[in-house]
Amino acid sequence: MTERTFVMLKPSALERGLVGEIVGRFERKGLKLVTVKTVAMTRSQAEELYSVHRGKHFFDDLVSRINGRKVVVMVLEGRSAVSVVRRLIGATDPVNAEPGTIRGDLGLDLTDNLVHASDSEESFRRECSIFFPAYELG
Ligand code: FUP
Repeated sequence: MTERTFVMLKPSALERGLVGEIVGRFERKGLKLVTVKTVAMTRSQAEELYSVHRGKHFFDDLVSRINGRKVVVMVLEGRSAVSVVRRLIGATDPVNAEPGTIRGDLGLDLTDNLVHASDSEESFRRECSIFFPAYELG
């Protein structure tokens, strides 16, 4: 089934010049870029993006490490896009992410694990609406 998913490239992906490498992997897999932009993350956007983790021991660190920094946000479309992108990015902790995945190949830090992607249709709708007004989604 054709689906959409939301992806955010974390600040280190921009700072390390890995945007093309990561987006290229999504495109080569066959996913289509619906929309993409760079934004300077606000605290309220970061807190909303990670709202399911509020109260956990790593929440403050997670928010403060992206607050005020540039990220790339995008919407990708394709067959089973939510699960396909999750498999391409790999396990949350890059130590455990399989070689061949984005986190497995390109990073080592847990909190700064290069990329965020929606884990369900419901989180896609919520996360997408934080950064994109409906008119930008075609
Ligand atoms: P994922 O969906 O793979 O990004 O993973 P989670 O939703 O479980 O985690 C969200 C973010 O919290 C990730 F960027 C990793 C970070 N995190 C920590 O920093 N410490 C932890 O103990 C667990 C997750």
